[in-house]
Amino acid sequence: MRRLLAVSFALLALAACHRQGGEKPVVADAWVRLPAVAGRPAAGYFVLKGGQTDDRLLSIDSAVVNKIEMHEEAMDGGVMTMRQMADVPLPKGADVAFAPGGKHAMLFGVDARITPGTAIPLLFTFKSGAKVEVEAKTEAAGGDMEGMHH
Ligand SMILES: [Cu+2]
Repeated sequence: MRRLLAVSFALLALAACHRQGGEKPVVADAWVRLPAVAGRPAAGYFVLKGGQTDDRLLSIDSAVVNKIEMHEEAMDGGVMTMRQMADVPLPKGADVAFAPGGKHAMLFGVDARITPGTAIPLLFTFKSGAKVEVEAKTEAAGGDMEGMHH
């Protein structure tokens, strides 16, 4: 009996794995860099993994953040600038990275109870109707990109 149970658990795990790489987009490796000064925006990073159809990321929401915008950093005539993106294309099967120095989520008005080492729930809404919720772990400010950001 014990052996049978073990086998069915293994099969369930396999099925779950398979589904993850399947039709819906996936959000991996989400983390948030909290601001050095309270009241400044935080920056969120993650990797979007496309599902079985082309899709677009429309918005990111959180119960503990007032407003989340999607930004892209770029060099413009030697000056670091940031522009807001209305949505982000996610081709099927593709990886789109939000990482320091490039695309990022800008979190305005993070709840004061959120401290380094905790987590922020993020809800990603896609044009296909897919919704993906992840926990982004929080890290303290102080990376070398800090001075360049806002
Ligand atoms: Cu920004």
